[in-house]
Amino acid sequence: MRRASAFLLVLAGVALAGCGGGGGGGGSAPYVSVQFTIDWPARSRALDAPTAALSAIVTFVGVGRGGADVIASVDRPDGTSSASQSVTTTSAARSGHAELRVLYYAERGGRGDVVARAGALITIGTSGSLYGLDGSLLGKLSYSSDIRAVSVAPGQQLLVGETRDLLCHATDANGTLLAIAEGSVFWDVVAGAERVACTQAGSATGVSSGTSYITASVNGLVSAPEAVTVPPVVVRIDQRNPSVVTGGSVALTATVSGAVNTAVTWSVSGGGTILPSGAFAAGDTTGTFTVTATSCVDPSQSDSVELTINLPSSVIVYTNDFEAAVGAEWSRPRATQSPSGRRFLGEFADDTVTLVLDGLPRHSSLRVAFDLYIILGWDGLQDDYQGAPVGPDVWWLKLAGSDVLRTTFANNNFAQSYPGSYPGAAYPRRTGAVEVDTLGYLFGQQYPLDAVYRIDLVVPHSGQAADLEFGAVLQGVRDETWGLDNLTVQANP
Ligand SMILES: [Ca+2]
Ligand SMILES: [Ca+2]
Repeated sequence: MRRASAFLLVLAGVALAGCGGGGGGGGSAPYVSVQFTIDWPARSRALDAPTAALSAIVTFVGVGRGGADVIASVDRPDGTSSASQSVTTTSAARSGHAELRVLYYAERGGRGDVVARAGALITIGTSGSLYGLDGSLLGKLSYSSDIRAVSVAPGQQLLVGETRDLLCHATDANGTLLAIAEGSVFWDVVAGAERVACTQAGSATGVSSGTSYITASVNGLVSAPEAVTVPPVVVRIDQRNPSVVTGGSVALTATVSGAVNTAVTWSVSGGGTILPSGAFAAGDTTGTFTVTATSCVDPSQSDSVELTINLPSSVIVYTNDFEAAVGAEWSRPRATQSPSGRRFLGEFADDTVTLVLDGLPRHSSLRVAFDLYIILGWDGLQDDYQGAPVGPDVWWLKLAGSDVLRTTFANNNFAQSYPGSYPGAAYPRRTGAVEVDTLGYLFGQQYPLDAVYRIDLVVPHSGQAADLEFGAVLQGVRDETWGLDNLTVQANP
């Protein structure tokens, strides 16, 4: 049977002076508790008749705080006689336009079969009263009147992949809303079935973007075709100008609207790899590359951004002037003060001292710069003096076990290798020194004898850890020492 049966549902309230309700649902519209009255008819023994209903779930769609539905669950009073019941929603609804859906259930608490339903686009007034869209107070929902008109609610939308019941309403000759027995409405897609799939019972699913036209019929009365739209799927990468350094990574995300399934597939034109999660890992190639996110549900929709891979800038990874306590990064954390008052790492003689660095950023070379203090009677390239062995006095710096610098220094009046290498080069003593006799060391407690060299070297290196070994082999009399000050290690891209 397609006969529409209904309850007497009176949607009442205090009439507002003047206008018929609130505005258009803007963000500043007040939130109000909605008031209405349900009239329950006398119950009969007729199975599946609407009078079998023991409860109603009244939903105001999406107008609660945060876009939640405002829902009232109403049980009819005990007994079989008719009753009138005033209801006020416990949560507030945003005044303005709203979609009203009423479902009647066979059991209390909104349980059991749905036996009837009603729906309409309405306006919630600022006092909480309900109005039709034309501004008139919403009248009765009658079950006894004859259906004169059926219409599908305008403006209904479905996301791609979204399924929900479409909304229609039936009215009598007075325009009164009629609650319709479950199963009495028949739905039909008259155009655009490839965009919206709809069962005869009105359960519709968005298939692809576009507009379809749908009718509803009750008791042989057919509504005008009404547009039901599926908005376009739109993909947008959230990061508009992402950049990353070589070897680095950046997390990219994409927002998909118009579809329930918001998954995307990621691709990149080059310069790195991108995981399904959007995590992009840069390679060693600098430049600008195109990253694309493509909708999984609609592969014709995608978004692309230009991603720039830059060289990282140089980073100072270690610096120490040895004025404070020396840390365990040094194998021999010994600091000394020169007679002139400078604190430095040392003194060392026929020794090595190693600096261990870890957790270095990605780099292709290390710049190692420091002051080398050459103290007292260094003999440079000289083997012996008056028959006694005195040198050569060799000093070195190794990185990862390989020589970076191996040379000799002389404060005494002999040749030295520096600024060249040992063996091979020969220069006058103190060549390249930035200071001489400034540290306060005295030879024979009488003659100043020291020199400071500013050593500044760039060494190819990569890897997270580095060990720098500073050392010397000093022959002959033990009247010569050395030390380090103002040391900086910089990682270069
Ligand atoms: Ca110092
Ligand atoms: Ca010597």
